[in-house]
Amino acid sequence: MEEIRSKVEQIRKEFNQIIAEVSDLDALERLRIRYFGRKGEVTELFKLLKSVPAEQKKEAGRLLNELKNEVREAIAARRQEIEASFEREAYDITLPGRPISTGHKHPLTQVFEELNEIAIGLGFEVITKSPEIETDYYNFEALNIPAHHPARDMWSTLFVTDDHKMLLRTHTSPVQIRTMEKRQPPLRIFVPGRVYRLDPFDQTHAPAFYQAEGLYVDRNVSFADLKGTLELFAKELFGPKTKLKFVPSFFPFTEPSAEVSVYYNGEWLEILGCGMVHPKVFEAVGYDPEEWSGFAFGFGVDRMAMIKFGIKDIRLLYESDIRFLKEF
Ligand code: FA5
Repeated sequence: MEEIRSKVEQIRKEFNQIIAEVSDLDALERLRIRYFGRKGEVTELFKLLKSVPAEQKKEAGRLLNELKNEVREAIAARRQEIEASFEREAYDITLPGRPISTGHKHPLTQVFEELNEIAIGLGFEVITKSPEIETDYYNFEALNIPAHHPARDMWSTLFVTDDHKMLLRTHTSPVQIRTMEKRQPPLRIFVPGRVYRLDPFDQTHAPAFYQAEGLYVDRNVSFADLKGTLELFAKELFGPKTKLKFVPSFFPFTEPSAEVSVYYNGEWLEILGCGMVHPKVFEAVGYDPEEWSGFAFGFGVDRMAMIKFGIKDIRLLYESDIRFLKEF
């Protein structure tokens, strides 16, 4: 009997301390099980009743029932309190919603989208997939740049195999070859893509940057067609007053060749290389150079984004600084 009395007191004390700290319904349910579960503390206490002498059973039963009712009522009361607090915190559906941030297109993405639109408008087919790891053949050889030719020094190449047969493409021009091998002329393609060079990361150079290749093959294509096409691209992208400078240049896969610059930030910034497709390139893909002619160009898309948005340092395009990106 004394054992029951002291256990009842002990449980009551402990319970009163614990219930004061319970603040959510899950914890409250765990507490209920702790006391009233199959092996619960109150449940177990009732099992002791068997061993209490007959004349004390009534008193012991009263003590236990008192404890049971007390604990049960305290749990029920606490449950009501917790549930009432939910109602107080419930959503106020009359409040205006919080705006959902929808993210932002990177300036390079914006320029790519615009370039693709212009290209499509001019009848070019946009090819969005092309390999970034290339073979020596497509990046150089088929573009009239044989092994040991000094023209290879124009590109600071990143080879990925020791035998120098595989490399990270230095330009998008390999896609010219890949496409012409598979198709017959006439064709008009526009190929945006990422390219890699062992260039320093400075104000106007990145070691990984973006180009967009254009190739137009048909009968009687002239340099005037090339010039007109590039001027149209530039005016659409930068505005109708844009001035371009064509400077004679050299690429082994075009003849004649030119580089084009746009006046920007107090100087001429080179944005692309271009020219008339070299007969050797047509021969490499099995087109008859007597019958077919064409032009090709390779845009420096980062430089175009710099001009379009007035970005003075190419590195900003790759820093992923959200404060910078949000300006465009
Ligand atoms: C080429 O890559 C030739 N494939 C372009 C071409 C295509 C010529 C078709 C003829 C026919 P170039 O190395 O000049 O050429 O690069 C083209 C453009 O990419 C440059 O005008 C410049 O705008 C940009 N560019 C070159 N290197 C970098 C760099 N490290 N970072 C950012 N832009 C660059």
